[in-house]
Amino acid sequence: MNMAIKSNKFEKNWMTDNNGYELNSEEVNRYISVLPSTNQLRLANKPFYAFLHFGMNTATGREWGTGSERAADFTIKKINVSQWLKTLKECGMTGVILTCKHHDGFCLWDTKQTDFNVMNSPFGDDIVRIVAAECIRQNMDFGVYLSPWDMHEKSYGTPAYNDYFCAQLTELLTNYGDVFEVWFDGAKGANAVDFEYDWDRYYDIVRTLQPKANIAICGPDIRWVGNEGGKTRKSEYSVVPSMLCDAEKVSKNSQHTEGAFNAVTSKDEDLGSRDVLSHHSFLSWYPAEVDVSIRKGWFYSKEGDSTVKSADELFDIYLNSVGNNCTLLLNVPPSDKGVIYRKDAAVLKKLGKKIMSLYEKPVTVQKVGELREGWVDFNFDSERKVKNVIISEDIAYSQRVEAFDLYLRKNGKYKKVYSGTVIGSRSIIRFSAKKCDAARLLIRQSRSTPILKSVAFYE
Ligand code: FUL
Repeated sequence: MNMAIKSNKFEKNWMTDNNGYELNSEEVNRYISVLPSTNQLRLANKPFYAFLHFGMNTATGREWGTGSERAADFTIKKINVSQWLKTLKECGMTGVILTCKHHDGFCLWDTKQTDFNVMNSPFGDDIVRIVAAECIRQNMDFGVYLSPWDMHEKSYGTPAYNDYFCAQLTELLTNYGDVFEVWFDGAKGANAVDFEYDWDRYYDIVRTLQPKANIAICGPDIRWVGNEGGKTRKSEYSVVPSMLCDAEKVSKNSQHTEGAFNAVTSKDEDLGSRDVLSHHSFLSWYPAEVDVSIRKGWFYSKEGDSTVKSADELFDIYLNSVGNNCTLLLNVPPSDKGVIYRKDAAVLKKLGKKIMSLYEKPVTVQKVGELREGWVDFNFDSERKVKNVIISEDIAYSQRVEAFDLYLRKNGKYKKVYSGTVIGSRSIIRFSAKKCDAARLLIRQSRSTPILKSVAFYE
């Protein structure tokens, strides 16, 4: 890195007044004092993992069950979990979250809480154990989806259900090794009885039994990005009003309007600009996760075979999520034959190659640190054809950058090639290959001194 240029002709762009705030004003310090937990910090290095929707619906060909199925209806006889994980791992994913129980209430493990489980089906073996064990074998993280809404369980809607749910959660978090994420879904059918889940008790169980797990969606560690289509906002903030941590507890699609004029919901476009934060006394580090399916629907169906997204579509989703300060939870539902269907597998293979190609030809990968001047220069050893740039803030110091410009130099002249807003854990910038021998990154607006972890240029 060359920090030698002292007179920076771009300096006028660097807003030393920090967007109207004193550089270290109390208000700015309030924002940048919101930091990720150790568990949340880990997400930055493992931002891409799979959702495995598999269960009764796979056997019956439904998206949502009825609750009146019988264990015998789970007619799937064999599963090739090694193929599942190999396919996902080759694509660059580092973990899986399995639907251990979906809304129909059928349990994929040897639970002692209900007979409505896989041990009493023709399959007759513990699928959670098989998946968790294969994760260890293939060095993948294992995560748990356990639906609070349960259409089958008779106690649902009474306080006894909270005991039932806690007992199930305890089994899952005790008997199957390390769990990296627990996914609590707020979805509920329109006719479901009104019932308050004992969230705090659920969270206590997770914290006690799996202290390294992040609790997602109806939980305090990872927020729902707000849609299931793979879309993200132009600016995805990780520091947001704390009330957002409660938004999904009501129901995924409900508006969270509880009285407050300034209420935020997980579907709002602006969740963390200074305008929003200034109205809220309580702020939380709550990064977004993009959950999206590789095909229409969350569960496998034959009809869905024609809806598998292309590798290009999925790559765009990857860039807009992993490359936009989010994690990506890509749903790849195994089929009723117990495998990841060949079309899905083929697309994932292509996607994996595209992702790998991002990092294939580094021009330079630099550790950066504090940018007291608000800009940094990079000199390449020769003229190179730069195609993508990956910038990471050091989020151990919060999310600070609010606007930046990227310049490339050719024949001694700098030309702006990209203007961005927030960075956070990772911003992946792509453009058509451009010849250049140097680059300059200018942080136009930041909450106090920008602190970058790294900037990397690739051909
Ligand atoms: C929703 C559920 O209703 C869907 O079936 C699926 O599990 C999705 C990830 O969350 O709320």
